[in-house]
Amino acid sequence: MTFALVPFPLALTATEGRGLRLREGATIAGESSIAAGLAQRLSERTGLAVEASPEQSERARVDLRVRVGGSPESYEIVVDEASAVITASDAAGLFYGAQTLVQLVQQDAGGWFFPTVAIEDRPRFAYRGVMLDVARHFFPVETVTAYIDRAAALKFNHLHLHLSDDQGWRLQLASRPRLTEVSSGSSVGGDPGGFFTHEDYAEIVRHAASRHMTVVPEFDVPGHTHAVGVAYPELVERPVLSAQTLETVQESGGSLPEAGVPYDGVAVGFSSLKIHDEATYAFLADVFGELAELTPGPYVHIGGDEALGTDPADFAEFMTRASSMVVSLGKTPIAWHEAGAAAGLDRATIGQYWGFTTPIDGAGEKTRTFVQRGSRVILSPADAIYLDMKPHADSALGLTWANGPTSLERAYSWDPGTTIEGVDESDILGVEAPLWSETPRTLADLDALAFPRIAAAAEISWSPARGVERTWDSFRTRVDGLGPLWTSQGITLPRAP
Ligand code: TNX
Repeated sequence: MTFALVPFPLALTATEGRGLRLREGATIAGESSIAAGLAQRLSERTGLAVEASPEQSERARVDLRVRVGGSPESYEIVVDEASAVITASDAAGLFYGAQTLVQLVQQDAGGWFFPTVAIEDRPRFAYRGVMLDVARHFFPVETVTAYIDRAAALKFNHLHLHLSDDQGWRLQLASRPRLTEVSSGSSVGGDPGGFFTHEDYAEIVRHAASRHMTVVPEFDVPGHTHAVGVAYPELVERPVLSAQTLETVQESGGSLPEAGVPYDGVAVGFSSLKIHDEATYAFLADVFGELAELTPGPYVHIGGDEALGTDPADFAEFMTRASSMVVSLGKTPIAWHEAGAAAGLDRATIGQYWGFTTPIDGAGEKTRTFVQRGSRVILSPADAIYLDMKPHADSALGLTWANGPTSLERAYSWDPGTTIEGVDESDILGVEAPLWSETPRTLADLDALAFPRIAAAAEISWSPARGVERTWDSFRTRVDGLGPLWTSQGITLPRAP
């Protein structure tokens, strides 16, 4: 018996028996929104009419129960010939049990059935994230919510939204209306831009919450702010054309960034907010203040990456002020690992590592400072978990700078617990898989880059580091087994190389 489960659970015992047959008109009893979601997913997958029912009935064969006690997000599944029961300590656990049940359903000559199993499961890391860059290319609400559904089905519980970059500003703000009036129409390659209204953003937050995901919004500062300067020229320095910026412009064939002109290339590191001008901090107070009000979750991401055109001492001063501002707004700041170099960074700030699986250029040391300050880190090693890297050399989509292309095997073959010296299991809040959007422009493009590598990120975030099924061979077989389920969910799987 094969179990195409990803992420693989903590413990699974296949027991004797013929399994539970799923028949036309089967009902699911228990917590209503989860029962409804599960019924829908099972119907999509099997073509059978499966319904949620408010109470136990003769035909209620799948039962969802909440128990007292148990760790957050944990659940158990017991399937025998009479029923499938999911028991969990909280609604999130029930939701994750339901995702597992959807992966368990299979077909033989007698029709659809759940195999007889006992499963016990809970996550390795509390923070399991995906990131979507809506700045390089803009994605409308329905694309973001579709991506949420894909990620939640793999037990991710945070959606990081990269809401601003050199190419465009994507969230409408009452305090600074020119950001979207003037700076949202552009994107990479001259494609159309776009932005979210407050209502759009609220809809994303609501949809995420209904899938037990927390939205983590990012305004990237002090670099990646060319679009701010198009709307408010007085806040941003003239573009600094470093060797790295010029090299990218040369390779990608785009035009050079020009002050006040929307930027549609893919170079990074040329823009900076003015560090020694109080108007900059009034701007930060407005934009982060409004963002904090719109955001129910505990985190606000302040960026801090690739500020190549900003003097290091100025960068440190700026990140110190930006992080303490976010703390005073009642949120926990998250910053890319470069911010670790700022001695005065607020101690609560969580660091996000985007170096390689073998750290180089001091990135490991900068990341360690977050732990030394008493906080924790999120790991996103670019050469393993950047879903925007080409999956193979002939892929039309994707970048290669992070030792790319990144194969599924490489995406699976790293361990957060041993990536950075001095950053141990308990120092790691979690793992996040970013998807930058220099090349993808549609949901199908996002799918083609994310799948199946997002499944590797899911297993690394959720499953224990070791176990009989925690091998590349087992993982590869299970991923193959999930193909038909993913297709039934409308996911565009990439063609094999
Ligand atoms: C690096 S990773 C960036 C982004 C790019 C990405 C492309 C990070 C914090 N910054 O600005 O979009 O590479 O892979």
